[in-house]
Amino acid sequence: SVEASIPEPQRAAWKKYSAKEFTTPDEFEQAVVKHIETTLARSLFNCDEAAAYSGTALAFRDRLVIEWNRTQQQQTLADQKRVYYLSLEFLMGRALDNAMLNVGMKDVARKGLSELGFRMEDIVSQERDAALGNGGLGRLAACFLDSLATLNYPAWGYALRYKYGIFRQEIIDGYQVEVPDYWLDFNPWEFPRHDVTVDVQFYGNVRKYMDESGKQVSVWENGEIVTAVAYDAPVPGYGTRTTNNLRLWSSKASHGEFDFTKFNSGEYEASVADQQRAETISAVLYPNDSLERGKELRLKQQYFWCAASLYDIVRRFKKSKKAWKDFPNQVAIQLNDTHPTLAIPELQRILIDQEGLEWDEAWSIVQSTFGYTNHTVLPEALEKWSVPLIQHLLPRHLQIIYDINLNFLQYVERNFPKERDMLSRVSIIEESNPKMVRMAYLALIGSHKVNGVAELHSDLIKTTIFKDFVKIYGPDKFTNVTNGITPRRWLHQANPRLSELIASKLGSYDYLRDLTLLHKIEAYVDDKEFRKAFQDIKYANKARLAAYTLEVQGIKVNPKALFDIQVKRIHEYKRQQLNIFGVIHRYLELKAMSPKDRNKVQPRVSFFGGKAAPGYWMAKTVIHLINQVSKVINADKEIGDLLKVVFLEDYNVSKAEIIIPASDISEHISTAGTEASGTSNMKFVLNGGLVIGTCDGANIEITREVGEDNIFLFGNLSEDVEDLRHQHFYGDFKLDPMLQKVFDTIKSGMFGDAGQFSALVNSIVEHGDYYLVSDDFKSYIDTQKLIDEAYKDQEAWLTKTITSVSRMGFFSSDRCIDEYAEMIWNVEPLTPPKQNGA
Ligand code: IMP
Ligand code: B1N
Repeated sequence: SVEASIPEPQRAAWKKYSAKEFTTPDEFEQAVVKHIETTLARSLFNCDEAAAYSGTALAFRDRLVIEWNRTQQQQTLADQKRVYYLSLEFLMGRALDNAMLNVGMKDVARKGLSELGFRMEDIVSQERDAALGNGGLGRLAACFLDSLATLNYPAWGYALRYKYGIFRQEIIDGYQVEVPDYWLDFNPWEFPRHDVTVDVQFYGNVRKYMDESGKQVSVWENGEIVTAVAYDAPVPGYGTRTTNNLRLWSSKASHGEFDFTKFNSGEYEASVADQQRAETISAVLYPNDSLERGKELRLKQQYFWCAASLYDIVRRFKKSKKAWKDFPNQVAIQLNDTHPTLAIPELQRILIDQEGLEWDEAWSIVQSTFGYTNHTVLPEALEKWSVPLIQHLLPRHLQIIYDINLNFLQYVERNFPKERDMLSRVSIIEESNPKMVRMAYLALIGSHKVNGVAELHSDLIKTTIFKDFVKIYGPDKFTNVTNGITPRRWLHQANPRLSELIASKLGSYDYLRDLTLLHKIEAYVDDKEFRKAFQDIKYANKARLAAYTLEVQGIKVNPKALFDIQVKRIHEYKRQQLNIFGVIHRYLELKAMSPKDRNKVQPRVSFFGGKAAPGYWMAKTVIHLINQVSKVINADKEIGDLLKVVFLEDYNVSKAEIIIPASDISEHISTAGTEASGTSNMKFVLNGGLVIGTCDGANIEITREVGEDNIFLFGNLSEDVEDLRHQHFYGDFKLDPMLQKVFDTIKSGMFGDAGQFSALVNSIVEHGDYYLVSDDFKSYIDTQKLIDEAYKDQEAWLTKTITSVSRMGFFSSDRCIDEYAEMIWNVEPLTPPKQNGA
């Protein structure tokens, strides 16, 4: 039974006046005008597009909140298992368009807005992105939230409320410049919960004593306290009333504004400094993608977030008055990579130090509660924290980690007595100087399941980083859940015309909730009218990107050219350098041709976009090279429309929604074995583009689904990578002659001072070409030639793209979430009641 704060006799009045959802354009307009006039204190005399956006967002927010409250109440009453998705990143993008589509009210809003004098597109584009993430890992978390709500799973996301999300990228003189992203100016989607706070401790010491029963008790005390304040945001499902919660923690000084004792005793500065130090914890998202650098503040962020989230989860569980052994039946916690690994020793600490459970009972609860998703095998991305740092910041947790390790190593020793050297390999503690805690091992040991994010990746973790653990725990602890994407945002929202065309053939939008239904459009692959419509939509999307490119980059491109797009974080393993070297090669070939031969060439535009981590010099050099090459080629009158190069500034989620539907070809060309999955590859194909890619990550499963004829694969395989790297150092390293020519051109100064690019060139010619650019260059160029040829046959190309779209059903994040629910979480959906008034 749940206690209501309003007594029975007054509930009738309460119910009579409880908030109602708008359903007609009139009601919508009324809500918008009311918010503009009262909440925003503006009027028809000073309502610009920004105010109209705010009014619209607030009207939709009201609508979401009603279902959000209802959902939370239903989930509380149902008292069944919930999923908690712990991710340091949620790359949500814009919320308004998504909210309108998910609640099925976009047409109503469009009509209402136009009656009020505004165009829907202008209003939607007023919103800033919620950019609390770097790239794929953060966007995956956002897609998962959409699917969890759409499939009616009781689920919460937990993260940090960064004051600054990922920086905004400006390109100045061809160089990346980082500008802070202060996104909280006006954020109608978040609700501060000043009553939901958690005090989190850092530093201090551990006192041990025997209690009356002779049991050893540990008390962590004398630390510094920082307060976590909850901010909640509603996450609406598509075509369902379920609206889940994303809870973000913000840090503030535990004593409120500032310390009055210090203030009164004249230590003004010290009291303000305390406050600022506390607020620093949730101030900024670390802008590194697949790179961990061991900074103390990052570890503080991680613990702050884990401690607040676990306190919240445990508090909610305790309200149910169930026994502790039921905890894993009520709670599933998924660790999005190792960033939340401290949640493991934290839950163990709560159970043994605060709740008085025995170690073994507590540990079995911990293991049954957690699941761990690994997202990378790149050594520089595997988190390790120094033992002295953890000792200093979290002394009790270090003891618990040591105890976890001791128990684990004893288990290994008992079961594998003959393999003594295995112990140091699998130890959570690396015996280096200083000693390091290997977070991936701790996450694996503390979880009941470990999953990779695409088949190849899930195989690789079993044969490389976690090889010994497969032996220790058996293969069943490991599983694969191939990543997916939400078709709501990445088809319906980003490409409304294609979405509508598909719906017109399938008879409804049901396929947005069951993407496998897409296979039915394969029946229309020869339908003239359908083909024409499909082709027109692609052209319109390309024209839209061309207009955008002209507007923001000042570069005129021809939408009839082949659009070749590579947008993703700039990283050596993703090999934007291979792409730009290929562009230079193409340019040299064009320059060497007779005008007559040039006439036969397929015109092409190479688009690039993506941010480099601020401290990643090589990645920044690649950006600079792309911009320099772009400047030279675009200015070459002789080449004209045959080749254009565009670097799209400040790539983010909302720009992706414009860019992705406009591709003919997109590039997913990582060194085999390095890209765990990739998810934009799926988005591009779903929007009628083809892929040039290596046999890596989800490219392999995309090939399986769409068929080998519909994808352009090239390059060495992951099983050859080790040998090739070895050969570079110990065999004779032969640079591909075409690539040599590209390097000679760079050295000639054609793209500006060659010295600026020497580190990039030397990483290949002198330092072992770790990412195998030279090994894959010829195969890459040959495949690009095939693409040019294939594109000339527009009818055959169209057939490939339509066929591919129809075969992409597997890549819905709904499929992923159902797999997680069944194989890892063991949770059931909770269906919302049919009509209003629950
Ligand atoms: P918590 O379990 O206390 O964190 O609550 C989760 C959410 O559900 C919050 O938004 C609460 O306001 C809401 N909630 C909890 N219990 C009830 C209830 O009995 N009725 C309605 N809402 C509830
Ligand atoms: O996670 C994505 C995958 O599709 C990508 O292939 C993978 O590279 C990406 C430390 C990471 N792996 N590791 C990270 C991000 C931030 C950070 O601080 C590592 N991101 C990925 C979704 O599975």
